[in-house]
Amino acid sequence: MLAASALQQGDLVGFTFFIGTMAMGAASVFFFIERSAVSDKWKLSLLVSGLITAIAAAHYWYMREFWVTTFTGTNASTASPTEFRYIDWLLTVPLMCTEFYLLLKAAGASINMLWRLIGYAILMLVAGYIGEVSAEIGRPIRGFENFGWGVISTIGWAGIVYEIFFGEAKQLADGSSDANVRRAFNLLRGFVLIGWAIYPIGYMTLPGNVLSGSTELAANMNVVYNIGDAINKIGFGLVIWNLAKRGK
Ligand SMILES: *C/C=C(C)/C=C/C=C(C)/C=C/C1=C(C)CCCC1(C)C
Repeated sequence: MLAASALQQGDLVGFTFFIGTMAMGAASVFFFIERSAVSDKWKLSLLVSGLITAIAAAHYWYMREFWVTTFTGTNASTASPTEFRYIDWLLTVPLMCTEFYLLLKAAGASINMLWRLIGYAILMLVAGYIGEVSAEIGRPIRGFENFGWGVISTIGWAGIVYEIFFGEAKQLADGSSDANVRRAFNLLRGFVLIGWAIYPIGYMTLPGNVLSGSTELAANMNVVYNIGDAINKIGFGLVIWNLAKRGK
């Protein structure tokens, strides 16, 4: 067992876990402090932005430690901090759905829309988790391999994309009289369509999936996930911060 702080030379994955921890922590301080500098209307949204990065910072702390104590430089990293990763996502992705709800509340967003988004998110994440476990143990779970669970997970993601590009969320945004809200909505849904597409690419590097080029179970996927999280969680928060700063 290595010391928790022992980042090995050349450990790129560990590098991104360390950067991720710091970046999420710093973003949280920023969003929490800036909350007092925006109009009341957006204070709750900014609080949620800070919670998203704070929850991620705590889980990056655990994942970073898990990684540096498992990685030896030559063991091909056969274990991934899968549980911490998905506990983080199960909390933060529904909070990101809540950001859409808060953004569109003045335009008439219903609580049903929020529950639909959260339902899709949970389908996406539970199926993704089972698929990752199936890759770790090297056999199908309930008849589906890692790839099959990835397909089920993608249905959940598609549900969210449908909701914000064609469903109630899109209609509400179109009807909003606030140009800043429409602009922020467009940016946020761009994150969901393009930024979130980073994750299935990481997932496809798992053994038995379409992009797996090596036997390294965890390495490639974790780098991709860490980059995705930094872009999406901090980026999401910055869009909201920018909207809130524009006032009104
Ligand atoms: C802050 C964390 C975020 C925004 C996490 C998002 C995660 C995804 C969009 C994951 C999607 C997946 C698929 C669409 C298929 C393969 C399995 C997943 C879970 C990686």
